[in-house]
Amino acid sequence: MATQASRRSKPNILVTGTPGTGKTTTSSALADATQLRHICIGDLVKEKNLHDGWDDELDCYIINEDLVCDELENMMEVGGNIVDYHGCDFFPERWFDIVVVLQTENSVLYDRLTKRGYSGSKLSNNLECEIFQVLLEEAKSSYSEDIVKPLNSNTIDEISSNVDTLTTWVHNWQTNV
Ligand code: DAT
Repeated sequence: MATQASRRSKPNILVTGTPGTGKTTTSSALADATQLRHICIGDLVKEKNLHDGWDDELDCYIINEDLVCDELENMMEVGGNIVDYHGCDFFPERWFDIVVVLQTENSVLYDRLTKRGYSGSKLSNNLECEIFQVLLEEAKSSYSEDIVKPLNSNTIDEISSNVDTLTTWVHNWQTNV
């Protein structure tokens, strides 16, 4: 980590978790608090056409991981980014100084996803993804375990406390570079 950190003066943060756990809300508040840049991969894929078409079955774009990584490489090298995505195993490991995995209780997540219009297999697949802690396992197998930080994200108070914790982490990181 020391060698990677020495190449950038600001850290890169990955915020991951099952859809609906609060990645975008948390990342956006954290960007406001720290002046780091929030990159929502879902929006970037749409804006820059970094996909291979639409998947009717999964009801989402088929993300082209190589195009996404090429698009981000220069910004990640400079540092100062908060990357928000519901997957984490295709980014280069060297990009991130901390990997935050947001977690939400199932009944809470159910309400958020149904409000978002998810139903049928899209709803059940995402709930199962959370029950089986798929993103936490993916993060642990893709990054050094000491930079993987699971955080509960059930309430507004937890968003505030997560943003406070991460803001302090960013300031400490920058002081220690
Ligand atoms: P994601 O980016 O992980 O898909 P989001 O930030 O879009 O999630 O949040 C989904 C919805 O849930 C949105 O209406 C805001 C709300 N929400 C997210 N995290 C929350 C939390 N910790 N407490 C209360 N509401 C939350």
